[in-house]
Amino acid sequence: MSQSPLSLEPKFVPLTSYRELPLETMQERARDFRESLQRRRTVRDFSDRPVPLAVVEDCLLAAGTAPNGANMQPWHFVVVGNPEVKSEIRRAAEAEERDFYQNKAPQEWLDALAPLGTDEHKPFLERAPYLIAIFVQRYGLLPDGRKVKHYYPIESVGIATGMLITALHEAGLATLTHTPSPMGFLNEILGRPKNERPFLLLVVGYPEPDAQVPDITKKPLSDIMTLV
Ligand code: IYR
Repeated sequence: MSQSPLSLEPKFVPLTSYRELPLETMQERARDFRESLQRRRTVRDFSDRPVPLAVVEDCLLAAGTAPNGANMQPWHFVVVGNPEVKSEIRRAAEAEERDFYQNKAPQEWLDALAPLGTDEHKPFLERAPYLIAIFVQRYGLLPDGRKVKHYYPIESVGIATGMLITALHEAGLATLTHTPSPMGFLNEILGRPKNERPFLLLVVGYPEPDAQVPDITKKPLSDIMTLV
């Protein structure tokens, strides 16, 4: 019988970190936070201004607090600041994107992307100070090579990624969720093991002072919420 890598006995400690807020403060903070997130825009015109690595590290620790399946924390974040590695990623991503835009994408998809003005040119992959390649660990690997099952890994990494984008925004940085498809080249370039699958490439930095964004809007509450 193989031994479980995890302790099976539950252990509980008092919840000391929770802070209840007075109702007024709660309402004010919810509104302020909403207003802040309503200022978040996905950016494609990145400046090459450097960003402190410590800020990115804090945001990754924030992302790492995400709720996730059986607390397996099935994520890995590769922070790429090295210009040569960024160039390699740009070259590989643009090759996939060229194939996507010129051959693979059905007309319906191209029509859906038209308002965003995207194409196969991805200069931001070299210009932005950091790329964060986010990997889903489909299963865990123990040092002796045994596999550990992961639960809801995609949902878990999706939640962590949302928290990362939010943390970076709150720190005053801009992001772009970039999904070159397929992204297998990221495993090769970044030397990640085969239990990890690229989830997305997050571009991080300051926007150019003259950055432009698509003129698009978000759905109103009446479209996204039903109260029963
Ligand atoms: N991966 C391509 C295409 C693309 C797809 C979606 I869905 C977008 O919201 C935006 C772009 C690209 O990055 O250009």
